[in-house]
Amino acid sequence: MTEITPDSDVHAAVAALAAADRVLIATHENPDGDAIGSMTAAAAGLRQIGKHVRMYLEPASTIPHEVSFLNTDGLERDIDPAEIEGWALLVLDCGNERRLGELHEALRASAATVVDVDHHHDNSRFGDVNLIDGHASSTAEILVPVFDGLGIEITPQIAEALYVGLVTDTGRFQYRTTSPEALRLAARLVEAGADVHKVFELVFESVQLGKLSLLGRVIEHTVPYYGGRLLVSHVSREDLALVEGDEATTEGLIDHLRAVDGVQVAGLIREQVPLPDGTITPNRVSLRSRGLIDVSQIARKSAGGGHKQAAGFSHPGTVDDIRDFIVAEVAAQLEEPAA
Ligand SMILES: [Mn+2]
Repeated sequence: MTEITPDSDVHAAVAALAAADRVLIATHENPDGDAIGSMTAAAAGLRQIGKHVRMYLEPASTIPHEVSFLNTDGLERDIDPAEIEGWALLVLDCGNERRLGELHEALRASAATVVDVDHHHDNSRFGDVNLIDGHASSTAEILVPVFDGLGIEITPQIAEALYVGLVTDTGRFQYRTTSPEALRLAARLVEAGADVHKVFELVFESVQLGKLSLLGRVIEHTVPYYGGRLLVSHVSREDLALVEGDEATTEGLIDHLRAVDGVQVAGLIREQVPLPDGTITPNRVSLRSRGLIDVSQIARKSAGGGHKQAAGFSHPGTVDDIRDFIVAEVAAQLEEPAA
């Protein structure tokens, strides 16, 4: 369990970035608002103080439509690790290095310094410098003292990107992570030029009709267990094809299941689409909890991770296998025999 971040970790992150002329910023596969918000804010901030910056996202991931307005110009999906020999690698919102994608080992080997900034309590501390605060609302929140230490001015553009990370990872300031610090940061970002209503419209009021249709399929596929305390649903390949969606289209759908009366845990299984070469990657799963069940513990049993109330993992089994796995793991934590 990560405790409150020591100031020395902030200083170490500031020192590592201050010493670097060139920084590659990367974030986790299937990025969310905090990942893209933090990455684009860090890119703008480090450029402001004269750093040469590149941004990387592994090629199979798409940026969710809701946060596609953030400035990801120049974001690279393929990178020659030899080109970043001697650079600093700043990894944001990424609980372990595998979530960087297939290049993670090569990127780490090329980089002179790896700076790991994250708020997942189970972060594997893969960096040379690890700035981890498991109590922080978002990676965006942890970045702000680093920006302050580097003398980066919070411009309206940076404020807006950080605010997107904050507002999405706190569930619009409703999750338990909505601390006084998170709310004070929101005020500071609004003062610095973040446009609350614009972000609301772009992030939360720009749902595409296909996504709404997909939500309909997810609701139809929902199976309740333990008197409705656990809900499990899935998105099949056919569902995604019908709405012409991709992995990013499923972002946030699970929150509708967690919001159901009486639910303690919700799981959403996303069946993967075969790659052009015919191979099928393991199905992916998102888990959400209201707090009674620690879903990061379940995710770690299948090489995943996350937060106690929001976690994810990949699994080699079929949708039915994975449903059985979730039901059994939730039973173990509810201390009840499997249904
Ligand atoms: Mn986050």
